[in-house]
Amino acid sequence: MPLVLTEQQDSTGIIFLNNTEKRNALSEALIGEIIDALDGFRALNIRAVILRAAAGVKVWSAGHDIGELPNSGHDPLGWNDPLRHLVRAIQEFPAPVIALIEGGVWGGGCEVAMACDILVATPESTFAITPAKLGVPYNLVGVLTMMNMIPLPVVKEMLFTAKPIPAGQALNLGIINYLKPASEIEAFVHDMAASICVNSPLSISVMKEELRLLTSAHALSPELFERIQGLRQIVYDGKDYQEGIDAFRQKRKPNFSGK
Ligand code: LCV
Repeated sequence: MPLVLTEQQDSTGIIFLNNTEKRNALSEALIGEIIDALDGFRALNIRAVILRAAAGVKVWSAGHDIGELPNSGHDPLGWNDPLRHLVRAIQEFPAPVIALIEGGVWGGGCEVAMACDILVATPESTFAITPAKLGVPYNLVGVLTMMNMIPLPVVKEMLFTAKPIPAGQALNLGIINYLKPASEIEAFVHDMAASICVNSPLSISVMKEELRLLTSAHALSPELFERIQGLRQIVYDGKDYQEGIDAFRQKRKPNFSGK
């Protein structure tokens, strides 16, 4: 069964996350199919992409496939982690990617949604950033993406509580562009994509890349980088990280020791 389905409507490409049974957990295989779909759309000179799940889902994506997280002692979100490849593929895609969101968005799924250029969600959608729930040290680029999208007190609330925030709050904070009822969201997003497709694809692709370069332009001294990597290593070398993963796999609540 394909983990991703694609459709093309004129110059708009649609990518459907299609692993509802596993709540569209971002496994290496599912991510590979999304990236293949983007590569295919690039070859077709697609001018707008819609990234969505099946209509009416309760979970848009459950985030990183926890079963694929490395055991303690290894960086779970390093440069070559599939989730990192996916975020970069979306951000570097030469045309706008619109996230059409229904249901819960969890963990790395939030970062994938926030890597999209425009986000439209149903009122029932929620957004949860969950590293603390698993004992995971989030990576720098991911934290920067959130800092660019979300006011700092809210980033801290989401990271420290690991609890979902409702789409209405996300709209008020500017994290999402529009709230639309499930009965209207598909037509609304397709109309938006169509309005993008009639504009200059060259102008849009250059402006998208300018914005990517400017928002990722943060001077970081080698000393500061190494300090942060050292802090992250304390976490992924620690017992809490392994406990977080084991607890999920054993379907029990984690018992974090803070070690
Ligand atoms: C693998 C899964 C997953 C999953 N991986 O359905 O941001 S970070 O740093 O934390 C980053 C590392 C990250 O993204 O980590 C993942 C963060 N995500 C979460 O913490 C969400 C974990 N999932 C859940 O809390 C529940 O599955 C939700 C609330 C999303 C949906 O609950 P629901 O009762 O509808 P189930 O829990 O029964 O899940 C259905 C199947 O999908 C698997 C889960 O193991 C189950 O598989 P089995 O039927 O084989 O038991 N699944 C769900 N999420 N992230 N597998």
